[in-house]
Amino acid sequence: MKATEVIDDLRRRFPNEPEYLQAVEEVVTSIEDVYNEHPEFERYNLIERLCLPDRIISFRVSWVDDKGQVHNNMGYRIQHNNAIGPYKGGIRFHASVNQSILKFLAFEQTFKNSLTTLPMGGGKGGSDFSPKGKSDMEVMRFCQAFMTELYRHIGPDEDVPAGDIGVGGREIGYLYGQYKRIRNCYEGVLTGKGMSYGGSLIRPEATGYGAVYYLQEVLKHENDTIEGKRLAISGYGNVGWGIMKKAAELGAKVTYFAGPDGYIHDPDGVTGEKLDYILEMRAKDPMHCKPYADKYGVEFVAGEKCWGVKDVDVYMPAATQNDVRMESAEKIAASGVKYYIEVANMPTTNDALNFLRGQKHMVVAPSKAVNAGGVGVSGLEMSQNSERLSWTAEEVDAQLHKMMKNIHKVSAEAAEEYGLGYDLVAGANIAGFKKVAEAMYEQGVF
Ligand code: 2IT
Repeated sequence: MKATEVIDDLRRRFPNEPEYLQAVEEVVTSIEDVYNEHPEFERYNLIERLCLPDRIISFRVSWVDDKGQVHNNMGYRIQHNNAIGPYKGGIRFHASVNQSILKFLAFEQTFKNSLTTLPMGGGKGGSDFSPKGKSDMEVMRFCQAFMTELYRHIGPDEDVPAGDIGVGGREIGYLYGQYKRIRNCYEGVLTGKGMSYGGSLIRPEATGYGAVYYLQEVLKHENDTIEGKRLAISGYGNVGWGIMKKAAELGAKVTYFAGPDGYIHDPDGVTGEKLDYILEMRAKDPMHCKPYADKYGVEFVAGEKCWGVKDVDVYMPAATQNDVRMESAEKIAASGVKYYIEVANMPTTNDALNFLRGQKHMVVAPSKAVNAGGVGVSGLEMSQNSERLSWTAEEVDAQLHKMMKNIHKVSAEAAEEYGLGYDLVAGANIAGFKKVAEAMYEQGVF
C-alpha cells in the first residue's frame, strides 16, 4: 500500500480514534519520500504494519476506596513495536485516558525511542484513573490492582513501562512492589524507580533537561546562544519544572508559565527557591498556578494561555496533547517569536503545526525529538540495572547531553539529505522511521 492509502485505510477502520489518526498522519505524510525510495518496503506493506500496534491489552481494574466503595477503571497496555528492542514507554493515569490516546502515544514512542539510538521498542499504557484527590492508600490499592493484571505482559526483556502524566515516583514504587510480590523476582521491569531500589539519578529531571539541551543545539545552529533567553512554557509538571531548572542553570529563564487556571508572568524568571514552590504547587489539587502570583507579587492572567506574548524568545508547550490549536498558532506566529519547541507529546494539532512550520521567520522542533531525553535516561536506567551498577549524576547527565546533541544532528542531517532544508519535524520522523523500518524489513514479516 502507498503511504497515503494507509492513512485512508486507517481512517476507515478507526474512525473513533482521532488522536491516533492525527499522530499517524503527521508521521506518514513526512516519510513518504523515503518509503517510495524503497519498493521492498511497499512489498512488505511496511508502513501499515508499522502503524498498527503489535498488540493491545485491555483489562478492568477494580479497587476499593477508603470508604469501602468499589470502583472500576479500565487499564491498557499498547505494545506497539519491538523491532529494535523490548517495548518501552510510560504509563498514564488520567481521567482522559482511552485507547486512541494510548495508541497515539505508543506510535510516537516507537519513533522517539528509535531516535535515542538505544535498543528500545515502543509501547504505552495507562488507565482512566486519576490519582489527583486520592489518598496514598487508595493510589496504592489501585496500583496493586493494575499490576495484578499487567505483570503477565511485561518483563525486562519484554516490555518495560515507566511514568507519564499521573504516574510519578510514588506510583512506580507501588507498581514495582506488586510486580515483585507476584513474580518473586527483583528485576529492572520498570524505570523511574526510586534511588534506593534501582532508579537512575537524573531520571526525574531528564525530559526537561534534555529539552533544554536540544534547544541549545537549535540555537547553536542559528548562531545564537541560550544566555539571557526568555522562555514561555505551558505546564509545570515534572517536565516543565526540569525546563525551569536547567534554563536557570544555563543563564536563561522561564518568564511565563501556564497552568489549567491561567498563566503567570514573572519577568525575573522562575529561579532559586521559586523552583521549590513549583513542586509544592503541583502537588496540590486542583493544580492551580495563581498562588504563585499571590506569593511573589507577579501578574496572573486567569483563563488564558501565554501563547502570543511578545516579550519572550522561545515557546515550549509542555503540558499535554493538542494544547496548541490553530487559534493559538496564529497568535504565536503574529508575535514574531522565532523558536517553537514542542515538549509534551503531540502538543500541536496538525493544522497548527503545518501552519507554524510554514512561517519563514520560525524554527519549529518536534516533541518526539525534544522530549526523548526522558525515555533516553530510562534506557540508561535499564543499562544500569542490567549491569547491577549505579552511575553518578555527572555520568548520566553527560550521556543525556550527548544523546540530545545527536538527536538534533541526525534529524537535521536526515532533512538535509531529502532536500528539505532545516526541517527538524520531517528530519526526526525520517531518522526515527529508517531504523525501525530497516529492522522490520530484515526480520521478515511478523
Ligand atoms: O512520553 C515519554 O517518553 C515518557 N513518558 C517516558 C517513557 C519512559 O519509558 O521513560
